[in-house]
Amino acid sequence: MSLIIHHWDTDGITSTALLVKALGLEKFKNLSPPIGEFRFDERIRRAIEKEGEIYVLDLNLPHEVEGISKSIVFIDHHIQPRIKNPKVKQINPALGGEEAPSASFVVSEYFNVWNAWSALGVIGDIGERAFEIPKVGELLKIEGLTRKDALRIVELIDSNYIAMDREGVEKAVGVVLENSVKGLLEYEPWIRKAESIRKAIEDALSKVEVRKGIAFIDFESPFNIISKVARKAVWELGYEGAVVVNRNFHGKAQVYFRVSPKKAEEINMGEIISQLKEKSFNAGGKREVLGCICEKNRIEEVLNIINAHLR
Ligand SMILES: [Mn+2]
Repeated sequence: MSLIIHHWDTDGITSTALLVKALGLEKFKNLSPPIGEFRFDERIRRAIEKEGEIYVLDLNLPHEVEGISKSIVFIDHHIQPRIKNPKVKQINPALGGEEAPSASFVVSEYFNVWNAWSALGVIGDIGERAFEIPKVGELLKIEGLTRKDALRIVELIDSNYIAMDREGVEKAVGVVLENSVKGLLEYEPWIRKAESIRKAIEDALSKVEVRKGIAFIDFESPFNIISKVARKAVWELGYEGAVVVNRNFHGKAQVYFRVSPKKAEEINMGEIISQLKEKSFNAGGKREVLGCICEKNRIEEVLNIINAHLR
């Protein structure tokens, strides 16, 4: 049986649906890595051993693909090295210096199968900027979808991974294949999931404490919403910065720090990240954001490092 290993987000899921349609696959198995972990686990390795043709979609895992001794078709749009393993057929416009906005567009281009799924993959990956691409608008129009519909469908599909529901992610491919695109708007299990995520985000934001223009937000949730909470606090509610803590995320703690572009001029995020790394924290980020996952009993240590830079 064909095995498709795909990213857990809308782009990964729609790319898989497009591939199944393009190849006319009657039977296939689709798996996603453990959510949030960019690696093949035992479950995926066993399936690779067992199954026939293997496809890897929208997963920037060149090192994993490189090490597999079976024929693989690897379709992606992330910037990555050329695979040396001769058994791998790597289809990625980025190798030739070209950009693709999503893996769904790469699959559609390669097999010449275009529909609203192709557009949804782009919207999932780059949000509203997707509407600047004429092809996205055309594909939605053919299906009679408004921009709002399309954004909502992406929210519904992504509710699976935000809820950390790996099984839901894998089942989503079948749901996409078996329903009309418009019909996805009415798919109850996703509507309920998206609703509880929305509630969790609102709940978190209702517990904001403000000190010197910075929002401090503390909550507990099994949902991976911390970056959304911080984004809302800074981009929508207008705080100069947000220090967000999820005190219990599947047994660990998440700390997230985002500042506004203006505040980024006075905060040295790179320095905070290296101080955290020096203390062996798993931290990363860019100019305006920092994310850290740590043991619950080390939260205060992380906050102290961040706070020292806020004074
Ligand atoms: Mn993608």
